[in-house]
Amino acid sequence: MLSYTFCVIAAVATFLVPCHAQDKCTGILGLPGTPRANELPGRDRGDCLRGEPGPPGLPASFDTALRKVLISLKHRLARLEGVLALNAKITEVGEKILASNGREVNFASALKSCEEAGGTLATPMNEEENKAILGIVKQYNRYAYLGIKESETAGQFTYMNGIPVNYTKWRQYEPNGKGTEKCVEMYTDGGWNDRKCNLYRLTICEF
Ligand code: MAN
Ligand code: CA
Repeated sequence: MLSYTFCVIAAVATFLVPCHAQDKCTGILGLPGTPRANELPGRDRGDCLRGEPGPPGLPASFDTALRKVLISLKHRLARLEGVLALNAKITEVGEKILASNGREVNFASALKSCEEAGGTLATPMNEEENKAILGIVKQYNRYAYLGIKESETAGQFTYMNGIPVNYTKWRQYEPNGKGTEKCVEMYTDGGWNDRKCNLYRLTICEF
């Protein structure tokens, strides 16, 4: 009990000294106050054991100040989205936001720039999304690479996470590359063609 008490006091007092008596040493109390605090375990500290969870905080719905901040953030975001959409910088479709940097690059570079921006290559999962991407293809009048690749099995196309596509918009006679055209481009009519990955195609990302 004494060494436990010492450990807790030492931990709280210094926040630096590691505790070695793991059997009797426990991390400091978890942080109180956030709405999900009762799901958060107490914080580890050094080589101490995990502390007890902190006391639960107020639900966010009870916290007037937090609610005001959320409302104002939502309003601010809605206005920013409005400005960007008005200027045709973004297209919103369902939960997705689509945007292009106007650049034509190979598949790997297009994917990289989308990922560096926190998104991925535009990947139509249904007719509505395909039309939204088509809107950008038409805006730039350039073919675009999609976030779809051919797997090791010729003729099987997958999303970037390897899951097989469950919506397609192949043009007539496509895909015809039989393993030699491992990327997919969207034409200006919205149809898809399997195509080599080293061409210069419009970068369209989704976020
Ligand atoms: C034609 C079609 C396409 C194919 C390209 C390759 O347009 O056969 O399917 O991808 O040629 O250049
Ligand atoms: Ca093809």
